[in-house]
Amino acid sequence: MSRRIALIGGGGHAKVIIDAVRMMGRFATALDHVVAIVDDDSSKHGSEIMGIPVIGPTVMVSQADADSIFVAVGSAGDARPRRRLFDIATASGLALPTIAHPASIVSPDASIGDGTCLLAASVVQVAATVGANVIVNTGAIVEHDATIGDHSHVCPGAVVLGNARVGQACHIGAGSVVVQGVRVGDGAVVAAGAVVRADVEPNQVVGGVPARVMSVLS
Ligand code: JB2
Repeated sequence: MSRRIALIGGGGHAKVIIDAVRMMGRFATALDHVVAIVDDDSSKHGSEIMGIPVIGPTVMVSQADADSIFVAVGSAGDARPRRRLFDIATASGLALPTIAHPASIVSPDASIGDGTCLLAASVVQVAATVGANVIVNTGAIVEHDATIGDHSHVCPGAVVLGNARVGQACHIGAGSVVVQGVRVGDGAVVAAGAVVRADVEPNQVVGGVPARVMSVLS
């Protein structure tokens, strides 16, 4: 079955999603297509991104010739807004595909939620649980038995080790390491390059090696 996918958001992350879908099409018999983008930045309306038309603001998604919808807004430090966009996508009644780049490696014994993307060179190991609307970004690793909560973003090159538990709407920064068994609370931010060896409370921002609390998001 092929899917006709509308994207919410037309920035850098959307380009990565369009590329992943096109790569899926190169190797699969069922060809998926991104057919439209909705973006709340009116300066983009009427333009094209990688040949895909930006048809208007989010409310216009019902007018896209799509059977599926995908949140293509990423996060650069606070993943919590992705929850609201996923609620909009769910309410649209369209299907919520999982997008797995053909160069991602995903155990058949891992659980992957709706609306999640597994990008190039990412690895999701056996018995891991990745929720809905999650970004496992380029080269990120989710090790065995680890959990990634809904709406979270595991940034490029981040490593979540075995049995670690990352909550909902967390931002796990590029190149960071969440050590085995550690818990990261909902809405927390792990700065790029941090090594998290102790549990992180909800909405805390931690950074450094070993990671220490830098601030708390309101
Ligand atoms: O609520 C929204 C909304 N908020 C932002 N609804 C809709 N329909 N669109 C929204 N946008 C749009 O998403 C913005 O107007 C903008 O066009 C786009 C965000 O683009 P940007 O390139 O700023 O960020 P990104 O989210 O695509 O990428 C971030 O996250 C990725 C994972 C960046 O940090 C990237 O570097 C990163 N790889």
